Amino acid sequence: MNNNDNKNRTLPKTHPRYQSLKYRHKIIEGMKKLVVAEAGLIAHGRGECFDYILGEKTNVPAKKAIRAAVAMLLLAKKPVISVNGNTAALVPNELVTLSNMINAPLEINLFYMKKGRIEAIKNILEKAGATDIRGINKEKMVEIEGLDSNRRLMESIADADVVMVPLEDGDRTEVLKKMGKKVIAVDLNPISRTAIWADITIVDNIVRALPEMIKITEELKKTEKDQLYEIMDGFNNQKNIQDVLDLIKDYIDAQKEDAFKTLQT
Ligand code: PTJ
Repeated sequence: MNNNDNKNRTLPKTHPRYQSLKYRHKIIEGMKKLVVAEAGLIAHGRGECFDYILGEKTNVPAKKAIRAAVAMLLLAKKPVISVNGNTAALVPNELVTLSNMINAPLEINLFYMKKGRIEAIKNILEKAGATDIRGINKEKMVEIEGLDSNRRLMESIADADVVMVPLEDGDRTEVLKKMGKKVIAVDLNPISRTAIWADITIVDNIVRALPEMIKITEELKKTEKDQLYEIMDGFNNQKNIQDVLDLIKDYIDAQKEDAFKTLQT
């Protein structure tokens, strides 16, 4: 039995939760290759839990946030997409596509530094077609004050006007805001510190949010600047997060009945 047979047996496509399991396996494989930090498995599990109570779909508030985020990225002078281990393992191709479409470099920025991780993430991004990867050369990095974690080391992010931070921890988002930057977060936890501090919070799974962002970029890149400003300025992050919280409440209420319907069929 070769390796592929083995994978197919443990993950049958007919499994009712195939998609979810597929991404779990990507995270596990990523960890074995040093792309994902050990704590990245736990972060993924936390994300799954929120995804469950959001109905595992891109909801209306996420779609609104995605439109506003794309408008902001298209209007930015120096946008950068920050890449960590989980994002690189889950959506390397989509990161490269979006980066090319909006002309924003990908910058590897890690919380958990370990020998070989940057190289492993660089490899996965290059395999996906990335040619301009930042955050790999120590000489080009600056240390940002007010931040003690490894995330304080930044290259183009230090100079950027708009930074997209998928699956981030709160400390850096707060510091980026204090540095005067606009922050776009992708975070399934609508009340994480990152979600609250960001200018635009996309409460959605990165595996759905990025393809949707690519689709909306295709549409909005032909749009006049004043219309892009209208989309961006018309977005209210606090209201949008509150709408997400209402959705979660409604979803849980509905589950009181819906979760048991399968027993009746
Ligand atoms: O690769 P590194 O070293 O930079 O480390 C990356 C992790 C994610 C381990 C690190 O940033 C971390 O510990 O993050 P936190 O503080 O656990 O926050 C991650 C957030 O992302 C949590 O709020 C999760 O709910 C959320 N999350 C997890 N998986 C997804 C997600 N959000 C969107 N899509 C996901 N697939």
